[in-house]
Amino acid sequence: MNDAHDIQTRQTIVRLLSSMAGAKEISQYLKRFSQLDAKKFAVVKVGGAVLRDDIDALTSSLAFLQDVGLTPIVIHGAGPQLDQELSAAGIEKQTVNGLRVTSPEALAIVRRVFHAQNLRLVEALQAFDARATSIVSGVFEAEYLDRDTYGLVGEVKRVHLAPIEAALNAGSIPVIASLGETAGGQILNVNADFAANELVQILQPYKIVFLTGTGGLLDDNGKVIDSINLSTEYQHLMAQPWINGGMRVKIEQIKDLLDKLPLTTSVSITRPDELAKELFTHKGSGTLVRR
Ligand code: X2W
Repeated sequence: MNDAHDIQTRQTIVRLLSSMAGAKEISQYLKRFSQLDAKKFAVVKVGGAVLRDDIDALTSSLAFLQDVGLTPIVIHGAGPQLDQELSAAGIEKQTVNGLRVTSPEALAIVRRVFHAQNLRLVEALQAFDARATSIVSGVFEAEYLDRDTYGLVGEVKRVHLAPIEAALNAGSIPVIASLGETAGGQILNVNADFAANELVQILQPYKIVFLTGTGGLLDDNGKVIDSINLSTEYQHLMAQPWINGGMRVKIEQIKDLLDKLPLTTSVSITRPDELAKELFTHKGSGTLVRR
């Protein structure tokens, strides 16, 4: 770690301490997280919009975790970047049930964009003196979801942890793109939330965090909802007219995920600059979803 980075780290910690509940609370969480097996700490899903709009806050939050000895597992999407690059190539956007119909021509662009976004995040982390490992293949073994409807879109069938474990063993943050491949080696486009869900089911980490541009689920006034208890609020919530399509899908996915995990598991949705607050304070940040 160089001097400038040292100072920056100290400044981050001081900022954090002063803005949060206090050192005692932070050290409690730090101790708890440090005692976990590296694989069990946290899976952080990063939406493409965060990579586009908030990469500085994202990299400093992730680098901070590494500075305090914790290694999150990062999985990212690239939705807005794909929209842009495909449109620039004259390929019209078509989605079914929120999933992008992917032609062979589109897949070439999907691969290129995923690789570019992955490398961009890894390089941004390295520029922050963090250790990060690019993983764009070898994790998600997939099959065609429904080739007639979606084209080259995958459904994850198996998760291979070896590339992730190798990075963690080296103390390096695994940065994983949500591309899948069939047993025969065909690359497929996989929705990043779906891929994150599969990863979480296998790893069952202590913390599951979705980083989004909105910083949580929003109520009818556009205000972040603090917490949702799905066992009592799911029906009521889904019946609300102000719940938009994207949020509906997200809540359904989180419910589906939590249903498959131990009862004590929760999912947090927050902003990248509030990641430390979410992890190290009782109050947390963004929206906490429980079952
Ligand atoms: C997604 C993959 C990217 C993604 C897509 O093509 O947009 C499918 O829809 P975000 O930014 O996390 O939404 N794949 C099949 O999920 O990115």
